[in-house]
Amino acid sequence: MNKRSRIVQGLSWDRQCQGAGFASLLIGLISTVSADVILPVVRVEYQADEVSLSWKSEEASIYQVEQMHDVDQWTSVGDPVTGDGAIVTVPLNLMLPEAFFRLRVNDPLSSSPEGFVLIPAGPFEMGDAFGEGFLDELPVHTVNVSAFYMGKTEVTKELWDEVRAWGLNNGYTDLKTGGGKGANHPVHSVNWYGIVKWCNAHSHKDGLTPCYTVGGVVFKTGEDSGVSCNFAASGYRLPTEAEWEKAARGGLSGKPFPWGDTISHSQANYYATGAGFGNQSGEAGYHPTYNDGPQPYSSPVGSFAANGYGLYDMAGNMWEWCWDWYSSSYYGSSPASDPRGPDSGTGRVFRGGSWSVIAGYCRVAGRNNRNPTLRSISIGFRTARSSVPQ
Ligand SMILES: [Ca+2]
Repeated sequence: MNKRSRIVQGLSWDRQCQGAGFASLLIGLISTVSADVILPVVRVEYQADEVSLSWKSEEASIYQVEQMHDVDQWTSVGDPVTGDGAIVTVPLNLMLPEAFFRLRVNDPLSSSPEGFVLIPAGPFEMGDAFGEGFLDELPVHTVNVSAFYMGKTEVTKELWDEVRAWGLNNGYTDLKTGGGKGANHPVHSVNWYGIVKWCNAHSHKDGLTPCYTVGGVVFKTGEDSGVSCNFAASGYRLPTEAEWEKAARGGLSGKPFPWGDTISHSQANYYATGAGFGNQSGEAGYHPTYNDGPQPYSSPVGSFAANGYGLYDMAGNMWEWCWDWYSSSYYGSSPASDPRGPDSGTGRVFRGGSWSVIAGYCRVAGRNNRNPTLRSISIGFRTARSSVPQ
């Protein structure tokens, strides 16, 4: 974990203010421990017997109010609060006439778990804005996605092996060996069920709360289509289809690829054809750097430039499994905020194209699906994590 906290602290107040019978604003007297962070606006307000603390939050930052009555004896006041960029007000249920408080802030960028980046909350236009894809990419619709963490790269064979070995020693079963051209290449040939069990094992291993359950029990064994995902849990999970597409777009809008309008072998590992879908590669066929030896012709993760969010291989290399059941008509009726797919189906979604398919399948809007039992040399995955207080 690469977590950094900063602390706003040092205010005390005099209960006599309340006795004066007016709403009092005490502004200032705030200092930060670190001089290189921007100080949020913080104020304390008295309203009769109510004492509250207000500040201008930063999007997706997580705040915890703490108080101190004795030197260096800090205790939490209330639950953590996730900022959304607006003013946050928290009641202070302080029993002593005088106290110190401080505001602990987890910075949204520097507190991202290692290997992940924060995808900020907000809307994006989901679907094919160019009318060049399949009908299931329509209609283009606005989707709000809550802030979440997205893995920078596809999961490597090395990480798969490490977590799989731990899982097999800790009650997890049916975790396939999988394939991979090298330790730093994406894992493949592991099916959807094995992947979500692996995510649970990874969460367990790292002391996080597993996301996937069947009948309320942590999913560790077998293949059960009734598996459910707790999106409020802290553990590793697959991104939803909407999360995946927002992340793939990298903060751009109205572009077919994670970086812009066209695609070439200098930008991604895919099968180039002569024309169509913005293909700019002058050399047709598989990526010339990686088409040696037996298939798959994968590339080490992160071999090409990242998109605007700092994510690699969102187009090409391996297809990436997502959480959602697939429905071709889902976009016509999906919820406007955090859509998570239909309740049931026959195929799970995977996204982004691969080393073996043409540019059209590598578009950020492109959708694909197969039975979750499928194992393929062109499908891997990356993990996400919900942005929840730890
Ligand atoms: Ca990929």
